[in-house]
Amino acid sequence: MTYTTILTEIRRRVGIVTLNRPQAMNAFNSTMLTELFDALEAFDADENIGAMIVTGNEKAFAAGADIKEMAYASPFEMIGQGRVEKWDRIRGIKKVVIAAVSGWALGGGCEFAISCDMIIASESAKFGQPEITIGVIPGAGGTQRLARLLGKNLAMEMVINNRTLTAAEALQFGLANRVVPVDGYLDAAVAFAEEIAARAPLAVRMAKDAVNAAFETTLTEGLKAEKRNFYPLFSTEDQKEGMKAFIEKRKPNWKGR
Ligand code: DAK
Repeated sequence: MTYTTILTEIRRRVGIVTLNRPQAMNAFNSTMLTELFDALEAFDADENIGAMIVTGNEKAFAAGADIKEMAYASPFEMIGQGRVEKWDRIRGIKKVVIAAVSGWALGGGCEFAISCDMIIASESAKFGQPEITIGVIPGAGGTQRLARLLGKNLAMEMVINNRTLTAAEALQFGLANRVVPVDGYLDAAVAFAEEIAARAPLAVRMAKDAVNAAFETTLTEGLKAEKRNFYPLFSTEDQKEGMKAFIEKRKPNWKGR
């Protein structure tokens, strides 16, 4: 597959997508959105890959949707371009996706990062929703995901008052999982992803799905969703292998079955 706005790479069992429009601070134009999700879906379907990373460059993870592309669009053009459906494709990815964020993660860039399962931030990462400064509001889930992740007041401040979070604040408030030096931030994210990629694949998939259920439903329904994912794992070879390996005091050998 030839892409024009992203680069793809596989390191051991980790698939990496690098957003590659540095001249536009990695702003998401339609092509980049399509290519990003095509690449993630291809990694998702590849059994040699256990986890994925999306990254940008040191200066910009992504500065949002491409303002120049949508500045003069009508509402029906915005809807007709299928942008909502495009952004929503992240929800269909079953393997773990980690955002490795350095520099700006603004607007759609911040929304994409928080749509991923976890965030590794470099010390220079800055997260923000500046849409209000150009006369709109977040449209790729920012109002909802930030409110769930950070609580109402800070989400309000980010969305209404263009408050940006530093990497240290993102860690403090639970938006980022780790903050690492800018130098080698991608290698740190790959090491983190490799740990996940080395785990029992079906259990990882069920675990991701179960945690995500917490954001969709009541506690009672969420607990049912958890059980729906828990019991079927007892039909997998990996569950038998994992528990047997524990008893035999050795490392398990996962099959993904
Ligand atoms: N779009 C287009 N071009 C961008 C851009 C963007 N978001 N961000 C930066 N660029 C371009 C700049 O125009 C400039 O291009 P040239 O002038 O060189 O041609 C180049 O990247 C370098 O940017 P700067 O010269 O501004 O660089 P600085 O270091 O001075 O500043 C910055 C970096 C990231 C702070 C600044 O560029 C900036 O504030 N960028 C805009 C950030 C922003 O407002 N982001 C929110 C965009 S709105 C939807 C779902 C979601 C969305 C839309 C629809 N649907 C479901 C329908 C999302 C909307 C958004 O994200």
